[in-house]
Amino acid sequence: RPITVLGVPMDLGADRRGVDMGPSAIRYAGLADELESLGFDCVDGGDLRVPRPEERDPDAEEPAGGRAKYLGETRDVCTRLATRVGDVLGRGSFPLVLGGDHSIAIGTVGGVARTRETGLIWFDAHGDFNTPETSPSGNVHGMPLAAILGTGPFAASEWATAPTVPEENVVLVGLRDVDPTERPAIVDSDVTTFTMTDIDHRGITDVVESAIAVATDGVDHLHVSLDLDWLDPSEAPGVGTPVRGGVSYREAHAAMERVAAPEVPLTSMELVEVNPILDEHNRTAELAVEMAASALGKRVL
Ligand code: DIR
Ligand code: MN
Ligand code: MN
Ligand code: MN
Repeated sequence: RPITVLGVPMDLGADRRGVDMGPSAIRYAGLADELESLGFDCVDGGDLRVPRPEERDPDAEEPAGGRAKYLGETRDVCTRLATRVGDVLGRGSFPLVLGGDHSIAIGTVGGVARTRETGLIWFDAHGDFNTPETSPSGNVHGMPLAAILGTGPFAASEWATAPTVPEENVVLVGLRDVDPTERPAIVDSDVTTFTMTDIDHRGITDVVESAIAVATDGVDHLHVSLDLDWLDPSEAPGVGTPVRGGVSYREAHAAMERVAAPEVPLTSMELVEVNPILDEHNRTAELAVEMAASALGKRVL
């Protein structure tokens, strides 16, 4: 089973420097060896070239009525990433994309969606549903889901992603920090949401089972976008925007193990927002490797 790792050392979409080191940290944590030990034939496709923020003007492009820092650069990286992901899928390999901040999902999912119809599960503390108009920060890492779905101003823009993923096949899991300005768009959309409260009430296994059922309804492929801030900061301290009250270590493994069930058509995945500068001895990158391993079939026995 072939798998291709693509690193995207992107930090243009987030305020804090450091997520650009995510791909290195995850490789250092032993990703390739772990995948090989699971029986995958692991090829490393290297890192995409991402410009440094110091050499660019964040407001070179000013979207009407709002702000999206480094919009042009982000669009360029995502366009190249979409092509790379499309090539990997075309070769029959499984793309495993390492971020970088979550803005790269516009490229990853764009590349998947142009190749085939796919469902999408977004494991995240955040909604990532802002647009340049609603964003309190101007950071594109808070906007990728809106961009992928072509909501608001993204409908008209020349993003890497189009065709998009149908909202009916998109599920957010683990929400606990939603900006008041992005809330209406989430609620009005056909995206299915499971907040931390739902996980409290129903348990992680039941929630993830429902998420898989919704995401894969009528489609033969599933993409998992895993923002490490989905986990509680006590487990994943090395992320740009930690939010208390996330899933536990065991819940996270249980979710990924459910995703790996044989009837689930997981065919692409990304691990984003690992920030080694804020981490404790690379434990968040090690956790990212564990998450990938569980999602790809690792079992205790
Ligand atoms: C916030 C933070 N909603 C924003 N978003 C984050 O800036 O739009 N997403 N951290 O992962
Ligand atoms: Mn995110
Ligand atoms: Mn997040
Ligand atoms: Mn983020």
